Amino acid sequence: MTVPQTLLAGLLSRAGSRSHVFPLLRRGGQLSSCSSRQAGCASRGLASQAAPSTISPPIQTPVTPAPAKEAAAPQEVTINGKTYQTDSWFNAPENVLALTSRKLHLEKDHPISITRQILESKFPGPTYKYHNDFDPVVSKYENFDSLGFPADHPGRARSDTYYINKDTLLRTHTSAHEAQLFGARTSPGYLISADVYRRDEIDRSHYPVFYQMEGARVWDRSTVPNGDIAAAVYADLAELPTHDIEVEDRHPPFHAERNPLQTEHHSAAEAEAIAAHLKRSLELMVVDIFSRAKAAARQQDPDFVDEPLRVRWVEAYFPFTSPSWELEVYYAGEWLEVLGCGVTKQELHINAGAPSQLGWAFGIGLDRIAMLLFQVPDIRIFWSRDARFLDQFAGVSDDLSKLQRFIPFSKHPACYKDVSFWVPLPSSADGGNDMAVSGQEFHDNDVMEIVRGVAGDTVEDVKLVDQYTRPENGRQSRCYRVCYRSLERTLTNKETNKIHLAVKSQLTKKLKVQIR
Ligand code: FA5
Ligand code: MG
Repeated sequence: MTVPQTLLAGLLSRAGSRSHVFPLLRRGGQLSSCSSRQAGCASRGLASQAAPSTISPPIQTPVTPAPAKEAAAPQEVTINGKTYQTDSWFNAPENVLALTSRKLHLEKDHPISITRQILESKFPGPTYKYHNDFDPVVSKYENFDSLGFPADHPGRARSDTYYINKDTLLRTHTSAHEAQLFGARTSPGYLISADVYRRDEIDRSHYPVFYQMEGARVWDRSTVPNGDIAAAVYADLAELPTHDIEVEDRHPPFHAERNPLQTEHHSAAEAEAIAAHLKRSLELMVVDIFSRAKAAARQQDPDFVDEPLRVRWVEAYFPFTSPSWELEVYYAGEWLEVLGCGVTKQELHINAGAPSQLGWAFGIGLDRIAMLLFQVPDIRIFWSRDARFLDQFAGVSDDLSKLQRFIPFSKHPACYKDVSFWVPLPSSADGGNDMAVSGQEFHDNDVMEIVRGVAGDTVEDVKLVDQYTRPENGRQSRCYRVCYRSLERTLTNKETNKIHLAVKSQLTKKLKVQIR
């Protein structure tokens, strides 16, 4: 399949850039750079806003930088019609809150929604029930505690997660709804599609909001024939279609140290049966997606070379599944992680009031799949309201055979600007970084957020290009290179300078850095 190498490099960059720093965390429930700090307020005065839906979403390329004058942190915010009190944990900026009402996964003919539809078709009702309208505001308990995230897990830090107040946040993954659905027992299987939020780096495959689909399937000891879970699972497996793709799966079904069986709760036969059902279900989903991608490529690209799909299972770690795996697909010369999954931790079912249930769960990134399926080179494009983008997919929701790859309508020139500054010493008088608790480490994500807050969707990429520490006083200098590029038009140097100046001013104001 022909995929621009640059797109793939972007998709893979996250794992590459982080794994060597926190190899274990890369296999965790949430990828994370690991610096636990507190953040103050990164908002630009939501107090006067009734609800994010009343804030005009910053989707079109903003021409004017953020106002220099900042309002104080709002006392309360209204998200999708519900009002929440904020406190000193609040760190969700207006531009991010505004996106809570977009719901691209429900917008007919939108690539994210089309991707959801295709994946849903592989998990039919009535076994699977679809939940596509869960509110993005969840409790810290739902997002982390209910799933067994340790108290010091870096995903909990304000550098990584958007908090509304100390107990309430914008979900960082769809797994936040697992306990609730396991407890509700409304169907043996379910799918949840929803927007998720993470404070993160800026590049063409990362956006503070993206979409995930969660899936789960359970069996109940009290209702399967003879209480024999393994037999019931294998019977269901026999009903699933097969595929002819050779899947690499070199690891044993579980491993005492690396990927343990939940020995207190599951027999080896039960876990093996559940894993077999999980793997076949997910392989069918991935095979279907990539077959559709190939069909579209074949139709549109006369030079298309059909190569056999290569898929492999690798061991993984999530706090709420064991054993756990990730599914990787070989795409344009690289292994690409597409989903995480595993046998659900029995404590989850017990705590949800359904101790006789056991089963599997997975989580997949819809944007990542949609980028590959539609050959979309930049994740920002999904948020565009430009008809030149949206019209390309008209009618596909009703007829998936019309699916075609995205045809870029323009490539506007990039404008690179550097910003270098001295990081304030944690204990110094010029400390008091608004976004981090003083005494804690400076965090890249705070820089990312400020740039995104000012430049909106005109920022394509931000990279740390240089850093050094002065031996005589321990002061650290950092230089970031910001790539400004509008997806919709050519930016003039004058307006880019204006935006960049505003970025510098916000960095000085909020992070107390000293521009060099
Ligand atoms: C999770 O979020 C787990 N909740 C998944 C899970 C669910 C595991 C149920 C076990 C059981 P992770 O952070 O790896 O894990 O994200 C899951 C998937 O979301 C990834 O495989 C990837 O496809 C997608 N994803 C993660 N981060 C991003 C990102 N920044 N941009 C786009 N897609 C992403
Ligand atoms: Mg992952």
